[in-house]
Amino acid sequence: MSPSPGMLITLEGIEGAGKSTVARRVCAWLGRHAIQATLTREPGGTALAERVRQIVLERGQERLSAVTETLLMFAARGIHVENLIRPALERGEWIVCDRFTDATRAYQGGGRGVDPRLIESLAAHVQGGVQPHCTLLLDLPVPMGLERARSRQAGAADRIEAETQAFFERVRGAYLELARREPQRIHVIDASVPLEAVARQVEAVLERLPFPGRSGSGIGGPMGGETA
Ligand code: T5A
Repeated sequence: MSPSPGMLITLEGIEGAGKSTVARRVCAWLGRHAIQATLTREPGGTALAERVRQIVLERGQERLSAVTETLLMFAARGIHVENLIRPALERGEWIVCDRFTDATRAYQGGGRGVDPRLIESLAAHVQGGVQPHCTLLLDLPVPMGLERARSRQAGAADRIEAETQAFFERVRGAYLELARREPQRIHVIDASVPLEAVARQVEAVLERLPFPGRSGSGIGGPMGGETA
């Protein structure tokens, strides 16, 4: 018997949008509906990919061009897809991933101006057909996101967090354009409202997902219950 198809749910948005917080809640909500999803993140998600994350995000002496940054994001993604995401999907498991290729489209493409043809070519080679089934784009004004990110930040800003507001405005614009082009997959969530109101919007999207034994008609139940 072939395994039931796995599901890849990704969370996207600018810094401080609430992705990590909401990703934990999504996993908890799925768990209450008998789906044990694996929570992971990019760049990173496996021991080796986390090492690439450190290289790409740390603020060192040497310059990283926008193209080199893009290559490193895809190097980390290749490791992550091969070692964690694809095997899990093939086993019929669910993955909740804090950022994926839309982040490269938005940050390196929209923010840094990297040629989208390079990004799509790398995506095709690296992902080998692995695509998110559902993406939650947590959208909020840039100053609000940056303020939230700063308020919870322990150490110094990393190489990308240290970017200008204009950079993050371009990233946000690129994300919204992606959502406009792929409305079936990318669901825009208003992340400027209190967490419980964000959770209700996310729950409405999750309820429409095709759960095992169901054909997408969805299931009900509150999403709350896990503290941020
Ligand atoms: N990157 C990544 C690329 O450039 N290209 C790529 O291809 C990829 C994959 C690392 C960096 O890498 C870049 C983008 C990033 O710069 P990351 O680890 O996801 O990515 O780092 P950040 O986005 O910086 O993660 P943050 O932690 O800043 O943002 P989150 O996860 O969106 O926010 P979260 O959940 O930590 O929440 C931040 C604070 O806000 C509060 C939370 O409690 C927390 O204190 N909060 C709310 N407060 C009020 N109301 C709400 N609705 C709230 N939601 C959360």
